[in-house]
Amino acid sequence: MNRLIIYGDIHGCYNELISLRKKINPQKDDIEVCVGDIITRGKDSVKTLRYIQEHNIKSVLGNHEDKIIRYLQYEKQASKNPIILDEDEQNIVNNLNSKDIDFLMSLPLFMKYENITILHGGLKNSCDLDNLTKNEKSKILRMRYLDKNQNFITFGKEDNNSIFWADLYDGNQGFVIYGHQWLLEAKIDKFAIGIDTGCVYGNKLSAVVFDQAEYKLYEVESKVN
Ligand SMILES: [Mn+2]
Repeated sequence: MNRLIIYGDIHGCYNELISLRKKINPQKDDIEVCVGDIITRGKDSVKTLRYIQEHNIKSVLGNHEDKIIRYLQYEKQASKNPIILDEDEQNIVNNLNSKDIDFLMSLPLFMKYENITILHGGLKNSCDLDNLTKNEKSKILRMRYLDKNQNFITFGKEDNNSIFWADLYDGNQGFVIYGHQWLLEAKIDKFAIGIDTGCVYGNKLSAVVFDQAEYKLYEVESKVN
């Protein structure tokens, strides 16, 4: 039986991805998926992106890929580009070939494997993934905290009453594997697991591996210091 292997936010941490894959030892029939944010911040963004494509690893869209794509789309228009890239992002854009760009543009907002849903940020209980509004699409990439009425809270505006989305999630869109919010340890809830463990910030790179109904977490220490 094939396994479903899902990697947390890699952010250009190529060496750690190699170590993590060595530990998991993917077989020909296994399916490998990233939760997005493959690129930016780390030292080997483009190298990681090429490796993912060469090894037939899939990914959903992360907010960092989304920013690059939106930048590239504006570049095609004559008007001034409203997206401002930092030096790292500019360097990535300069090094992308047309195949990389096609790959980035092809990333879906979410993927489903039976009862498992993979997405970058999070969702509200009222979300129907097969029927998303434009606003909901944008939030799926960026969601962290909600207020008590389940309204989205902008990054940095959280307070003591804010609730992390996964703590409210009732499972109606499947068992969700997500990244985006980095934590020291994978966050395991009843209907969701967060696997961004902040590799690019010096913590570790995590993956969750489903084998039939069982799952197991794998991790490698970050080499970033
Ligand atoms: Mn993110």
